Amino acid sequence: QQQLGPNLTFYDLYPPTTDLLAEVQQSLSRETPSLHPKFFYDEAGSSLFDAITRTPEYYPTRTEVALLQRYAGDIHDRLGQPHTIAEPGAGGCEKVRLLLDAWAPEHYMPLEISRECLLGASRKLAQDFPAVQISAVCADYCQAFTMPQSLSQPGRVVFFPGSTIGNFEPRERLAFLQGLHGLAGPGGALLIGADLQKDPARLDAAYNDSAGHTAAFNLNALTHLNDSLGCQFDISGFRHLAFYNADHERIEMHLECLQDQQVAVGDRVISLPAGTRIHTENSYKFTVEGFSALLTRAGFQPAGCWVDDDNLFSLHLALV
Ligand code: AVI
Repeated sequence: QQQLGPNLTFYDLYPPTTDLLAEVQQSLSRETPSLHPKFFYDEAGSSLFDAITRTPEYYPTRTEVALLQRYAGDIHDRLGQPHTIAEPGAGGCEKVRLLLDAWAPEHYMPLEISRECLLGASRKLAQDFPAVQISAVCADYCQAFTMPQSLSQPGRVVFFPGSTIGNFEPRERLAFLQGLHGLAGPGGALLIGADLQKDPARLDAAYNDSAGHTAAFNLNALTHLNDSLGCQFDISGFRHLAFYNADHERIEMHLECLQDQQVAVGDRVISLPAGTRIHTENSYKFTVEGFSALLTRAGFQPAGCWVDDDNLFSLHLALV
């Protein structure tokens, strides 16, 4: 535990490292080759994601921000005054600023695996919100960790915006929400964003923006593997593919091989014949009813849902 300023404390829980090379070798050698979406997010990938959120086609970010701006007061009325807001995977801690402004909680607890990103964002936040105590926790929120004693007081409002929940597979999704239920603790709550099912053409456009940022973001996963794990993908030999799969109620992103390739991945060479698709991401889309039922299954009591006028995106409040 390190005091970094009058209102900023840093807790390093040393997230365990995993053997990424072995993971990539395995997932690329399966009958349907895949890569985990976490490989999108190196520095270049995070900037590309920012660029995506500003394209006219990618509606989720701006719609969710507008919902937070419009309904922060209503949500507060439903919830009462929160003491602590906890945000797993807080990244740049941008959206929570709206809640800190509107709710003025005593305490904010971002949890983030990237130490650099966490420290940068929480330093700025501590300056901008001197009345909020910030406990910055470096941890992998997808794996179990023990909360430091001084932070163990339950009754937190867990904030999980962005429809990141849509990037989990159904099996992991429920377990993850149960984990958030534990993080909130008795007397706590969850405020979570979930993207909604809609006209597939609108969804397809959001993941095929005309400026090409989503394509660059998808292809960057391979550049990231080349840079960080010494893989030898020829990026020009792949193309971005994204489409709505109505049966599975999800956008799928793939990287399609344009010609036969032999790619060195660590001590292995992986054969990818022309036409092979590496499945890089699923982004599930929900209905309001389906998502509320999911929250109930995870142990929460749904307590409110706010949707924009065009039915694009939903914000759910659920109590522990
Ligand atoms: C982070 N996540 C919610 C985004 C999504 O829409 O599923 C990631 C993304 N992939 C392509 N565009 C944006």
